[in-house]
Amino acid sequence: MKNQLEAIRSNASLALESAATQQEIEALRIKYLGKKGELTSILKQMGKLSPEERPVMGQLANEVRSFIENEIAQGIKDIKEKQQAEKLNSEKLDVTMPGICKPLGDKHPLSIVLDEIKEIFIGMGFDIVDGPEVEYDYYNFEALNMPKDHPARDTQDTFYITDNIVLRTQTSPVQVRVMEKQQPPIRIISPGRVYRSDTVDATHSPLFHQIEGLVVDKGITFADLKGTLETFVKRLYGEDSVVRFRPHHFPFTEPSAEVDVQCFSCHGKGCRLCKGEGWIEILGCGMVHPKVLQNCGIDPEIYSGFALGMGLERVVMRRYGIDDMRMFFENDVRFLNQF
Ligand code: 2NM
Repeated sequence: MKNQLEAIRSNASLALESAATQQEIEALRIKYLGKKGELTSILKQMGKLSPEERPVMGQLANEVRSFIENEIAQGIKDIKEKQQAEKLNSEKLDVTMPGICKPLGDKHPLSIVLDEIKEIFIGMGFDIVDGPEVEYDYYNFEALNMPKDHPARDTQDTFYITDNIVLRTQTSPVQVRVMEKQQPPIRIISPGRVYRSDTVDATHSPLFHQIEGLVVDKGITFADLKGTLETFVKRLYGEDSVVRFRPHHFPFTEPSAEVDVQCFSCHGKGCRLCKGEGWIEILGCGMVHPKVLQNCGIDPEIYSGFALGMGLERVVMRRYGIDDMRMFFENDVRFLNQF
């Protein structure tokens, strides 16, 4: 019996050593220690032994049992540790590897230049305001001194939503709304989308962008307008820019002017960029018409103001040498990535 017990111990030890999974170990536990296991069936033969041998064999059998139990516990522990190590290994991360950059969008060229223009006006103490693109006829025309029969309405190629609702043809309605709500001093610019029913070509789009400015206070004169615009043009086009004012007409300003900057390509001699003119028109402006102030609840006997308006697309096209306005709206990344 001693030999049998020794054999069970060494066989079990060998078998457990080569067991690779918890299931295999469990099968060995049943084989050796289970109810019908090898060790159990030997213990059943204890009764046949002499009284002297019985306690000796009993002790040996107990030793073998606890030896196998220990081996099993150890084997399960080893397998668990091995699985843990494999899991950690598969999750291993090299934090020194270079990252994968997600492609980021770029600023649209219209936004690049608009942001620059906003910064210039903010630097001169202006606030930036916006307003509705779907606007009442009243704010877009009537309040701006363009009554129903005014010829300027035809030239503006207005998109009508209903009889008295339009897509705004300029951003001045935003300024009318500000003047209605707020007494002077007012110093604002209103950039935004405007709409005119033009046929699309290289220089026309039914949607484009305008930046309009408005200053209203006591004692504002044409000299303030000239000083502000000269500063603006020099900050946008460089300190050596030359500016000129030409008399013009707008229904909402009186007097009115158009502002030209001397061609930065030929310095006034005339070239392709300025179409031989030597000058490039960049904006319209004037002293706010007393009727407009009055329409907005501002007393023209106490206050005066100046206003200006410019198209963003044309500024950006000249800046980057873009010859077709449609590029701005096609969202071709090969175009957009160049800025
Ligand atoms: C222009 C030219 C001249 C203008 C006028 C106003 C308002 F609301 F104050 F009357 N806002 N913008 C204005 C004046 C716009 O665009 C070429």
